Formats: sequence, structure tokens, C-alpha cells
Amino acid sequence: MASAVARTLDSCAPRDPETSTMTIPGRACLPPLCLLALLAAACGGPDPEPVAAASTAATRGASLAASPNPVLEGATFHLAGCGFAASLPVTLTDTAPGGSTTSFGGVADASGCLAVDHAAGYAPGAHTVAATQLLKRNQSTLVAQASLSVSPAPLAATSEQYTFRWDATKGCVSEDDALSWSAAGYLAPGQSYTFTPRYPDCNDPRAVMVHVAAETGASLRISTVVPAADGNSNDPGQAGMAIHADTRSGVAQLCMFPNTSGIGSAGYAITITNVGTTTANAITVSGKDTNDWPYYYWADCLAADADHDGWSDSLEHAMAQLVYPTGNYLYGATPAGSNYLRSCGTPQANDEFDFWPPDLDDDGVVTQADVALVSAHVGEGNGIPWSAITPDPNLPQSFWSHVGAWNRFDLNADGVVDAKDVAIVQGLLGARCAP
Ligand SMILES: [Ca+2]
Ligand SMILES: [Ca+2]
Ligand SMILES: [Ca+2]
Ligand SMILES: [Ca+2]
Repeated sequence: MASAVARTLDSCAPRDPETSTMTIPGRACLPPLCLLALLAAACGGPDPEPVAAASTAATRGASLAASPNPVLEGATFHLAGCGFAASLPVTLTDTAPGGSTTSFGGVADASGCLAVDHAAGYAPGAHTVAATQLLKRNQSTLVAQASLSVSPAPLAATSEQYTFRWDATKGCVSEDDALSWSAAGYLAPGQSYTFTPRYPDCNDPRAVMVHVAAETGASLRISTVVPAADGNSNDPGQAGMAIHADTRSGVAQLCMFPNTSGIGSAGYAITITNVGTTTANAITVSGKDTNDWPYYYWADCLAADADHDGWSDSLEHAMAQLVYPTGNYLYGATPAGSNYLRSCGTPQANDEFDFWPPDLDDDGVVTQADVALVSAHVGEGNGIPWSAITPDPNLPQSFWSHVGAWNRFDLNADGVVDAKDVAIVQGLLGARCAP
């Protein structure tokens, strides 16, 4: 027994002469406790309880606790403790219930104490915050850990940031200004959240984009009322239209292209509603409001289809501009292309301004006549996909070198009218538009 005790004492010898502590992976103890633990093990006793509870010491007797605890999603919590290696950085790693991690950091003061404020993420449930420091031989050593319970918070704005390029005092968002905003949280069935920008749009064509992501099974609806007609469609009736987008596989996009030129300013509000029967957790919303280049094939609107006609807002909005030989209808061009807010009909029979892109002869149904109209333009185009178009007149992909009537027939926006576009119309033979 004496030799066993000697071996135990030897194996428990301090490995850090400065601190007289040692580390056992996953748990830690001070030498006297370590001795008792190993004695118990040597005597066939049960494994000792870890000395380090979730909110107390690992090595160096460090402590760490979070407050408030529980904390609401997105809210700031305070982490504090003492017993750290003095004046050294501390890496804090927050592990969420799903296993994802977020790292942040602080520095222990001269007394070995740490105080850090941090915003809780949007993963409700039991979290663990581990504190590590680079100690002997620069090895990352678990020094303390704290438990943190994150409670779900109802959907609410988390940021609203404006960039005013020229004049921040004018009280509205105009040329070269931008808004980006975000929201996060949960919505119970029937609950909704409405974001209203602090400043309206003014004196400019704008692109307003909203992207919502949630759990796969969530049923969310983004809805709004269009504040002003766009600059492409010669359709004043767009103003005041109520539009919406529903989540599919947990994602929804809604876009608008209000043009406030000549009407002063226009405000809007974006509402997100849980239209399902179960609570939707971990909702994240990102929105922006930026200069609209109406011929841009907006990447943020490829999944947006405000008129539910099966054609993305990106395509319908850009098409309406790309077919104009010069400028747009405001400058005397005949409207052509499409309308991102109308799904059926046309202002004039058998023109090339069609609310539903595959119905080229405006009879409300896709027939061989529509196939023939696209086929007649096969071979036209420049091969530059719409996604590459820029306003720079010095570049080959400039808007000015891209406009042309053929864009009306480029139904997949790849810069050329070919068999793929014909096949798109053929694939819809017999389909009717739905107002
Ligand atoms: Ca559409
Ligand atoms: Ca349409
Ligand atoms: Ca037709
Ligand atoms: Ca094409």
C-alpha cells in the first residue's frame, strides 16, 4: 500500500510549478483532491465527482458565471470570474445545443479576474461557455466553464443601419443612400412582427429586398404594401398593391422596386407573420434598401416572385428595362418586357409587353404560337448573362451594349436566345396564367 501511495503522489505531482495545479482532461482538481481521487481509484472506489461544476473552477481554481442566466436570444449577458492566469488573454467558446460554436474573448486583469459582455446568439437552449488560456508551453488549456441558458425571444429588429452618402439630415433615403436591417427571434402561431424603416424613400428608384429564413417546417409570410410604382412597367397601379411571399423549405424573399421620382417620398412597412400552427423558432430576417439599377438581375430577388406567376422578380424587373432600345418609357420608349407585379394580361394585345413572360401573344395560355415567337429569335443575343451586366459604359457587359428586343425572348437570362428558351415555353404548353 505504501508503494501505491508513493506512485499516486508521484503521478499527482504538480505539473505547473507556478500554480501548483494540474489538469485532467474534462475535469480538474487541486493536488489534495487529486490525491483523494486517485487513492479512491487505487482502492477500487467509485470515480470521484468532477470538482469543476459547470460554473466553477477548472485549473487554477478559476470561476466563471453568466448573468443574467437565462438570457434572452440576442440580449447581452455578462461573464465574470476570477482565478485566471493574470494579464493574459482568455478565449471564450460558446457551444450551442446543436454543437455550433461562437468564439469571443477577453483579457484577465492583473488580479486574474475576467469580465466580458457578449450578445447571446439565436440558438435557444442550454449552452456551455468554455474559457481557455494559453498556459505552459503555449498550450490551450481549459481554465473554467460556465453554463448559460438562452431563452427564445419574440421576433424583433436587431439592427437598422443607414448609410447617407451626401446628406444625413434630409430625413429620407435617396440616391446613393442605403439601409440594411435585420431581425431575429421566434413567432408563435398567428403572431407577427412589423418593421417600419425610420426614414422613407425619396427622389430615387429603390430596390427593397427582404430575406427570411427559419426552421424548415416553419410557415411564415412576408407581406407589405407597395409604396410606389417602379420605373419600368408604366403601371401606376402598382402603387398600393398588397403583396406577399411565403416560406418554402424555410426561406422566403420579397422584393419591391418603388420609384419615388416625382412623387416626393414614400414609406413602407414589412410584416412577417407565422401563418402555421406551430411556433417558428430561430427566425432570421435580413432586409436592405438600395439604389435600384433597374436592369440589374438582382441576386437577392431570384427567389422572389411577388405576383406568383412563376417568374422571378429579378427576371421580370430586369427584362422590362433591357428591351428598351434607349432609356425607358419615361423617355418615350414603347414599354416592353414584363411586369413583376402582374401575372396575367397585357395593356395591348400581342405586343411585347407581357405580364407573364411565356405568353408572348397575350392570349392567356401557352401555345405553339408562343413557341414560334421565341423560335423566331433563336441565335440572337451576346452571350453575356444578365447577372454580369454593369452600368459601366466602358465594359463589354455594360447595360448600354446589352439592351435589345431579343432580351424579351431570353427567358433564362443567360444572354442568348437559344433552344433552352424554346424548351422553357414548350415545357409550359397548355398552361394558363392565373390572375
Ligand atoms: Ca413573377
Ligand atoms: Ca409577372
Ligand atoms: Ca399565348
Ligand atoms: Ca436564354
